[in-house]
Amino acid sequence: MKLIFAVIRDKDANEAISALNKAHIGVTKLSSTGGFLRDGNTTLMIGTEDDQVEAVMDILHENCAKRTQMEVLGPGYTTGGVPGWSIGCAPIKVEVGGATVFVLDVDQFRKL
Ligand code: 2BA
Repeated sequence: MKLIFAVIRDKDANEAISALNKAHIGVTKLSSTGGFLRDGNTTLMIGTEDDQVEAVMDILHENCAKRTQMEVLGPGYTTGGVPGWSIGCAPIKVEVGGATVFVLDVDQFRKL
């Protein structure tokens, strides 16, 4: 048996958890904070059989992998340090998502 810790973006958590539930894979959601950015993120704790690890990886990849997305930024957003020049509501490409995944061997798994 393996224990998987996956640090993901808060915004990706619901989709990832729903997909894991659909595949009957148990998951616990932990609220966490990145040590570098000090921003909130989500850590998923997933206990699973060895032969399910790749299925978990596929689900995490589908729902959390880094991807480019078009986002409309609010009118208050100005581009780096150019006073008076705002890109307003123009859609721009931003990179979102990403998962940092640890897979650990489990010595024992018991429900008491
Ligand atoms: P990532 O490497 O994708 O890491 C995203 C989050 O995953 C991290 O948030 C942290 O919560 C977790 N994480 C990553 N590596 C880990 C590890 N070895 N052990 C435990 N947890 C780990 P943050 O710490 O806030 O980092 C956010 C992003 O800042 C990182 O994205 C990376 O691109 C950058 N970064 C992190 N540490 C850095 C450093 N010392 N110097 C430069 N950039 C750094």
